[in-house]
Amino acid sequence: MPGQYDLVAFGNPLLDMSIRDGEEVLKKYNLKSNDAILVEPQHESIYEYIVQNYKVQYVAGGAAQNTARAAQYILPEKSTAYLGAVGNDDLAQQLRAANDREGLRSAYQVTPDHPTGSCAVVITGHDRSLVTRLGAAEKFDKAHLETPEVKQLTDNAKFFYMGGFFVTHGAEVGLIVAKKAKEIGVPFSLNLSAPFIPQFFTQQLDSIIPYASLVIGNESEAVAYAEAHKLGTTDLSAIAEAIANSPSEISKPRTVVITHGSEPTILVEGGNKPRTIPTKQIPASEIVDTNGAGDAFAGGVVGALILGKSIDEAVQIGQKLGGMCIGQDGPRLKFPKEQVV
Ligand code: 26A
Repeated sequence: MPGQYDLVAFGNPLLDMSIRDGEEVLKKYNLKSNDAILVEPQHESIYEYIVQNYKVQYVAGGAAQNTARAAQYILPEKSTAYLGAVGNDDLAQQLRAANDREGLRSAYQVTPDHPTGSCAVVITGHDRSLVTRLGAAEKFDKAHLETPEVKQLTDNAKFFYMGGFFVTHGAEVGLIVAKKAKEIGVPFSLNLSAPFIPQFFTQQLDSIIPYASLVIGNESEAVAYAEAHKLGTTDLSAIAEAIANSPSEISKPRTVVITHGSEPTILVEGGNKPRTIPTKQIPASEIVDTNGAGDAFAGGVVGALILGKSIDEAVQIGQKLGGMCIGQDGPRLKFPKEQVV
């Protein structure tokens, strides 16, 4: 039976600033319609620009934080805790409040000299373009892992989850936690997060994957992984298999799950050949906003595994939560809760 704070997730806590019909913003800042990037000097004014020119919706984000909230959605009370760094500001209060509402424990490191991170979410049709200013999130210091609160959580965790985005600044911390998972004999899971992670942070990612018993990603991240590793293929099953068979520091075969929009999800597990799990097509009329769908999927998978479900069932539960998120504004699920397990 799941117990207290079985899941410890960590990543970049961000407040999403979301706008709709942002075609003009994409053009102005030369952004791809479906992407996630770190802010560069030429985008610096985007936050102010959307506040001045659009109706901005503020909603709790941060990919791994979204995933942890989704896992909590299907787990018993007090099952999930989340580590990340925030500032001492109103944005952090908004994130804490959202986590409190949904039962996710915020075990934040507070870095008062830096503002809480934020993410401009530019929605056009069914696409979303994310531009992130990490702020305090990238100041996460490994000393936080040694605080009594966090130590207590990590000593007793039954499952770890790391947002791949964290390697942009925190590969060292990621590795410490990954090694801890190995030491205490519990699964460590990792999300590829965005194409630029395997593409530009290849080495950092490759230092952590050996400890991951579960790797989750989507089709464009898988293709970016294949390119970075010169696999010479864009076949998603072949890429999933290559990730599963990449160097390992753990005793069990690695499970790899690659989502592919409304196409079947690809699964490699137990050293077996890849197989696919069909997913339900969501009618275009029911799609509100795809922001966070992949995070909700991952939360469903991880939460279901903690509940003792098989990996096939876990993927199906992930698909349900991903689908539910697509029908909501922002990286959110339906409340009052619907039965998904
Ligand atoms: C380092 N970067 C770029 C990021 C992110 C991020 N979360 C962590 N690190 N860029 C965007 N996000 C979050 O992804 C969610 C959608 O999957 C956004 O906050 C958004 O809620």
